[in-house]
Amino acid sequence: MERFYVTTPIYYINAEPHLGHTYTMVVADTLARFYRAKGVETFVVTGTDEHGDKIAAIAAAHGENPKLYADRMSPLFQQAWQECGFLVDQFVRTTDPRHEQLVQEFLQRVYDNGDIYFSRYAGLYCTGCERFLTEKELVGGNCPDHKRPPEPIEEENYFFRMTRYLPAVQQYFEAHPDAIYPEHYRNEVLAMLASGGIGDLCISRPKTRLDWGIELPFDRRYVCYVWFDALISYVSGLKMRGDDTFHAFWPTAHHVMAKDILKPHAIFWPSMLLALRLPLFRRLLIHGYWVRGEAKMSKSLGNVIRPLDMKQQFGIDTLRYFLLREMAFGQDASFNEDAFAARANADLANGLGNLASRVLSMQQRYFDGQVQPLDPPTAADDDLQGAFAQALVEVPEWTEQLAFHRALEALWRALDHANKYVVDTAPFTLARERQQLPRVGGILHRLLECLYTTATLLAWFLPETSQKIFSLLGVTAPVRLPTSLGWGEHFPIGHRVQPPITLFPRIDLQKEATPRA
Ligand code: ME8
Repeated sequence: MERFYVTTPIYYINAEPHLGHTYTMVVADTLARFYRAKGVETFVVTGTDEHGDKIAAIAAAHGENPKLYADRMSPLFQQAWQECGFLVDQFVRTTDPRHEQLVQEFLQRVYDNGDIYFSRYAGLYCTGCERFLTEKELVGGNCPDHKRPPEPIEEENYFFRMTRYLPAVQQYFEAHPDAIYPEHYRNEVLAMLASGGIGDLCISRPKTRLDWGIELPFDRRYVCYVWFDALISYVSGLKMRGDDTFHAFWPTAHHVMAKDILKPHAIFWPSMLLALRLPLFRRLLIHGYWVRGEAKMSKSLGNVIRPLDMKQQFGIDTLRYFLLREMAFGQDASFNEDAFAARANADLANGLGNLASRVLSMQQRYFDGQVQPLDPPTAADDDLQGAFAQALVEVPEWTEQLAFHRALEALWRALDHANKYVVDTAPFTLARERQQLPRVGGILHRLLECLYTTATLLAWFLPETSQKIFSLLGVTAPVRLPTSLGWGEHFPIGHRVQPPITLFPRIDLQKEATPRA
């Protein structure tokens, strides 16, 4: 049995979910649905990262106990993803006792192996990053990500002997060129490893400074560093469903995230796995940032778009389409309302929506919704079929390569072809002459097949729309992604299709209250 395990980061609960998190969720969901369509067994883990300085500070600012704060915030993520219809097999909260227990077990194992030592440390600590920064990393004295100076801190802590594992990590990434995608992030990681600038990792925080974390099993005066805790969620999420689930899925782990957290995933995590004597993940899939104007969309900057507002206003598939079509995986992309409306109107309302509506309404008008036999194909018919046969090859190929924008582009080339075929063959004109009706029936039958293939290829990109199209066609979706078109086999002659519905209403930004910024 082929398997595919995909994770998203477990998100900090210091604010509500926004478009950036939603993109990562959409990517994980799209991949899971794609592999499912190919008959692969899939498992998706996401969750919330609830310990550490950042959460303790925000809970304190709200005058709340951190656990109660977490209990209030974590469900916002869980519910948002549920309302968006994302596949999630296990939602991990790091305050879940099952997760906490595994983190302690892992800490003890690494300690027993002699890979954790105690030492005094003086360094510059950034509460935003929740780690010590080196002088070299600072830009004008500030943390490059949080744009404020780190605090000088001196204390005794536990350290993970990460340096012992770095050569093996480097070897792994050298031997597995696809383990970090896109390649320039792999090069970045290899450069980091080659620089020799990475030291051991401080994995404790004294309770006198921070007590909101998982206690170290070998010293109760300390709690665990939040990253050491959080990364283990990728294992605890599987183990929560039993050791068999862990053994079955772990070797296929694909971690999806933005570039902000490449270092913990590419350096800390494989070192931890090696120290735990566990196999390494299969791949890190790194995407860029959604930006608004020039700035990265982030909770701390307050320039966020909320997924549920977008879903309510435009529908989840319109949002999914925009996110997947507009961002080339690995590069940054910018969100603005005009581009969103333009994309949705051109591709969804006009391109796909209009085709479905024309075809289904002609089928009603001329044949009372009943499918007619295919007539002998003309050159135009063969071209149309060729366009969709090409899409059936290209769309899965681009998906597999994470080039979702190219996959959608390829499908829309076929849809454009179909819209042009309607104009060129002009069934609405032919239908005026009775003796042309068999030809009209043949044309419409082929166009219904176009919609069938489209719904098949949209199953992982726009699952709601795909289902809607299949139900308009009055057929069920194929169980497996087919390798050939099978046109002529999906609709028995006389089979009734439904009258059209509006799949995608046109967006008029003048009338709409624009999504809240
Ligand atoms: O880093 N564009 O959590 P986090 C694209 N708890 N993606 C974005 C984004 C943007 N503007 N903003 C956020 C953490 N993301 C840790 C992770 S994992 C063991 C621990 C997405 O809430 C993207 O996936 O800051 C990014 O990597 C993640 O949210 C960061 O989420």
